[in-house]
Amino acid sequence: MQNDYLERLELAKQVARSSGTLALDYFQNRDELAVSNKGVQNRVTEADQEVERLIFKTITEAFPNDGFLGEEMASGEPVKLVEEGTWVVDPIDGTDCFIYGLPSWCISIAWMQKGEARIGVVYDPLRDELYSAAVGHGADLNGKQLQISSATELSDGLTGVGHSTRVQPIATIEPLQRLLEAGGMFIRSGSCASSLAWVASGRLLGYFESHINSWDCLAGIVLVREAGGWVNDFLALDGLTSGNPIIAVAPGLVEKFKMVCGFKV
Ligand code: LIP
Repeated sequence: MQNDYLERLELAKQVARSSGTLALDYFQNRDELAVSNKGVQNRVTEADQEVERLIFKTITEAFPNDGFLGEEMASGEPVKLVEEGTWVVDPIDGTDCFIYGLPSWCISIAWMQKGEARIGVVYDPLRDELYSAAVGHGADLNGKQLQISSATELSDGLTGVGHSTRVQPIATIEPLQRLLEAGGMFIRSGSCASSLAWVASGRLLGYFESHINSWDCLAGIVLVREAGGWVNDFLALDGLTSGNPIIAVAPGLVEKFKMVCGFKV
């Protein structure tokens, strides 16, 4: 692996763990957590902001010339997108689950170069599960290679789904109906990044969401692709800053999953 990849992958794993420890402390003291609203069903907490500040500080000290795009922009610095290398970070993906004490949240850290997501790290502090991947170098969970599902039928397991007020209900209801009619079953964890890590590790057959932001999914996209799965071209058009639909699925289910999702990808 090239040095710039290796150094960044190792740093991403280290800072995922250190920021995960900070997040876990906030999670265990949720009754003191300051929460504010960014919109309908769209919350942010001081934990999101402080965890992002820790990640931003650690990464920019090590790689000062890299760009940084974080969900909360908690650093106060303007967004800096650099072709040769930009970090895309969600300090706590699954913020609502975090707030309400549910176990579906994680740290998501991706690094992209020349328009492609090349490193992905997703850390679940509650389960102490560190997923990591780099393009061309495979994907692992706590050092053990990931094994994506070999399923060929949607009835062979569970499908992750995401929904937010960024889209109309029908955008999710229609694919859900097609999934159920095909014998599939859905689960909404509330965290895109966690769900993509579960696709990469074979726990889910696939995941779809009709609109998602880059910081929620880029790390998970690298995990799924490096584990042998298929993901749509999420970064097409202005995916990095405006988001896009996402479809991520085990290799034996690509066409069936595309039919269920119905998204133009
Ligand atoms: C969440 C995503 C989830 C989506 C939620 C929210 P956050 O990210 O992971 O897939 O459905 O609306 O965007 O806001 O918890 O970082």
